[in-house]
Amino acid sequence: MPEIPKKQKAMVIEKTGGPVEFKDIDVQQPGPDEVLVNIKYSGVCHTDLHAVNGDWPLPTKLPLVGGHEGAGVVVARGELVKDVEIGDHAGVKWINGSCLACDFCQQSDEPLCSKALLSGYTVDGTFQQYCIAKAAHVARLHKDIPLDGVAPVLCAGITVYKGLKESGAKPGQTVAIVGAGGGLGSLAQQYAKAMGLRCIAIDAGEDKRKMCLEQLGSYAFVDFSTSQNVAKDVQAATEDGLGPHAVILVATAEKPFQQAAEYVRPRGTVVFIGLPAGAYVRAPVFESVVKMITIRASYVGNRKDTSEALDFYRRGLIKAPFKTVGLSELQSVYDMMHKGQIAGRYVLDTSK
Ligand code: 8ID
Ligand code: ZN
Ligand code: ZN
Repeated sequence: MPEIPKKQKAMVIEKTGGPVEFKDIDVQQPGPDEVLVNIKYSGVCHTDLHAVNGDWPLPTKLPLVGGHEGAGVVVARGELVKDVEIGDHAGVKWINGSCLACDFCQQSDEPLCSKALLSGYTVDGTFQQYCIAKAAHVARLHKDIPLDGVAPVLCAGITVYKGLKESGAKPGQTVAIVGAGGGLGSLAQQYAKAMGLRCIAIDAGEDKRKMCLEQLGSYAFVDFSTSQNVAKDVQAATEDGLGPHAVILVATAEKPFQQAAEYVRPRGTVVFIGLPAGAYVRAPVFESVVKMITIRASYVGNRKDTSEALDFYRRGLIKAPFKTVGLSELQSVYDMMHKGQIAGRYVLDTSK
């Protein structure tokens, strides 16, 4: 049995708005249906920054340990847990647990469970060395999967994979990824490519343009900060000028949500995934009707989406850039994220 310390390092906020502080806190014991995961690496999702800022109409627990892209090793389990072994590699994702009995859980829509526990939001998350999750919901990771690279898949990857499926886009069709240079957006291009889709990336700046076109497989890039007319430029980037079959919105600003209905192709689908603070969408009724467009939303993924998204990663189909820094440097990651300066994802090494 691995030795489990009584105290550990964690990044904690005491109140909404922060600051986030590097602290020694107690290691918790898993309950009967839970496991304790020694987190080695955790991705930093923009959701974690929304949680610090109190952007959403859903309060967080306080004090709060954020984080929900945690990859590590199971070090303890409750007495009811039979199918996860000590030493297994596991991922702690946004859905930390759900009731498994309600209408939604029964039809494997666990994210819609009204009793769902949210890692790094309503329960402590992965910005600590030892994190608890319900055994039924931890992601099973094969031991040949690198724990640093897989961390961003545990939220960003699952979410964009699910969103692409929800879009109904078929192999050979075109999807626009809005917010392509960020964490979700960079993985979205890789999943889209692996699913046989063609991508138009939308974001800002030279670094992100280069990353999207040279590393992530998009065939076109529209820079929203310099474009005179984003809708026109996105449509012009499609072969017949009629626009992309689907639009995957993973930006953290409201404006691009307003624009998508304008440039999506007739019969096309707009998928909301990003969660900008206080955002609303007005879509033109006339154009929406005469183009027969679909506007829908997508929220993380269920356990099956999780294992499928992980399988793409394991097969080497998903290579999205990430940078690794120590757990204690979370605030500087938030500062860069706030300014939109991160191309790809940051992953925290919990040993530093
Ligand atoms: O289940 C869900 N629906 C889910 C799951 C995980 C995350 C939703 N999210 C939400 C997060 O809470 C956040 O609101 O998705 C959003 C994106 O998360 P992220 O990818 O972790 O954020 P990021 O790395 O900061 O990337 C955001 C990108 O949006 C770009 C920025 O430049 C950045 O690269 N962007 C902005 I701000 N305005 C844009 C615009 N007008 C834009 N890109 C294109 N057009
Ligand atoms: Zn997330
Ligand atoms: Zn439920």
